[in-house]
Parts: sequence; structure tokens; C-alpha cells
Amino acid sequence: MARGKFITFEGGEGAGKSTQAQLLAERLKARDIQVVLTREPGGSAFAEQVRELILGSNTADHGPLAEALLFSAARADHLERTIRPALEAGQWVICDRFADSTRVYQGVAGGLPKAIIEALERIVVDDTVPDLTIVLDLPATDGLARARGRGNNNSRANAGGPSDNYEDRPLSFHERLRDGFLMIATAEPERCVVVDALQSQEEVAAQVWNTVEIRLLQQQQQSD
Ligand code: Z5A
Repeated sequence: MARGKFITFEGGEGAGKSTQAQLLAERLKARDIQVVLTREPGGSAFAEQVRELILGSNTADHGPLAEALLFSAARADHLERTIRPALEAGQWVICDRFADSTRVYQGVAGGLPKAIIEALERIVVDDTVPDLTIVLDLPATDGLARARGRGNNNSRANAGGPSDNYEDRPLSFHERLRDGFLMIATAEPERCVVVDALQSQEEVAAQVWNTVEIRLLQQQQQSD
């Protein structure tokens, strides 16, 4: 059985990651590909509990190291119980945020030294590196406006937490996030593709699909 493909969506607030992850999952399923659509933090019972702790409204103040360790604990369980078994069973995994979010939120924008982020990633992610990472890119002000316009239906509020945990941080924090994701994409072009998230949902979805076809589906057909 061939290993499934691992695709992650990354980007700042309101970039459209959840929307595009869902659309891509539907399109792959229409091709008779078995898909596991998942998210971080979360994606396994324990990781969803950690999500509630991290994003919850009653969580006490803590620094980026504690935060990175919590995201890593959630990720370790998510990988062990959801992602790796699915990939080994030949299913494709689409994940809304993954390790690049730790690099950028806790590292680039949060100030945690790169050596710590890299060490955590080596231990937790090991060789389960995404085959493809779509970085949805848009100016921080546009993303924040979208995230704030989403009202009470957003996933963070559903986790029992505030809708503004990260959204209320200064604009400079969100601009560092954007720069951080773009830096990763520039450093790892074989894994990452940047898509202009200011386009309409349909235009973004078409570009995402085109990328998946060229980078993963055609490559798979050639090796079959
Ligand atoms: N975090 C971290 O710090 N470290 C880590 O390692 C990890 C995560 C894994 C999780 O929040 C938080 O955890 C996150 C980073 C941190 N920080 N924040 N905030 P979450 O899971 O609750 O939410 P999120 O990942 O931040 O989602 P988001 O950025 O707020 O949204 P999105 O998924 O990118 O966008 P969306 O929900 O698909 O769309 C947002 C709105 O825009 C919605 O109304 C859509 O209908 C609309 N939309 C989407 N696409 C378009 C286009 N193309 N045009 C116009 N409108 C659009």
C-alpha cells in the first residue's frame, strides 16, 4: 500500500485556511481519494483537550516556551493517533495548520529561539514532514478584517475560548506572522507554495487544485 500524501495549510488570521482545506478535501474525495481532514491544535481526543486549554478564555498567562510545549504535546498525539495511521493506510491527510505555525507564532513572532523550535520539531514531527504546504498569503489588515467579520461561528469561540486571543495582538505581531510564513516558503520551495489569498475563494481553490495536480497527483500517476 502506497503511503498517502500529507498536505498542510498555513497562514495568518483569516487567510481562508479552513475554507480551502474543506474545498480541497471535497475535490479529492470526488476523485475517490480517501481523505482525513484535520486541524491543529486538535485532531485527536487529547489534542482537542489541549486546544481547549491553549485557546480557552480562562487559561492563565504563559510565555512562548510553555505555549510551544503545549502545541508540541498536542501535535505528538495528533501525529501518533491520527496522521501517521492515516498516511500508512494510504489515506491523504489535509491539516489546517501544522508545525510551521509553531515556527512562526511562537518563534518568529513570539521570540522563542530557533534552536528550541527546531529541537521540538525534530522530536515531534521527525520524518512526518508535509509533502505539500500551501501558504495562504494576504496583508495582515485584510486577514484580521475577515477573521473579525466571521462573528461567533469561528472555531476558536466554539472551543470555548475568546475570539480575540491572537486577533487582539498589535498589527506588528500579525505582520511578523506574514513575514515568517513567507520566509519559510522561500527557504523550502520544494515543500511550500504561496497562494495569493486576496483572490476570491473560487480563484484560490483553483490555484490550490492546480498545485495539487502538478505536485502530487501527476507525480503519483508517473510512479504507478
Ligand atoms: N497556533 C499557534 O500559535 N501555534 C501552533 O503551533 C498552532 C496554532 C498549530 C488556532 O486558532 C490558533 O492557534 C491560531 C494560531 C495558533 N491563532 N489564531 N488566531 P483557530 O484554529 O481557532 O483559528 P485559525 O487557524 O487562526 O483560523 P483563522 O486564521 O482565524 O481563519 P482561517 O481558517 O484562515 O480562515 P477561514 O475561517 O477559512 O475564513 C475566515 C473568514 O474569511 C470566513 O468568514 C470566510 O468565509 C472568509 N473567507 C475565506 N476565504 C475568503 C476569500 N478568498 N475571500 C473573502 N473571504 C474569505
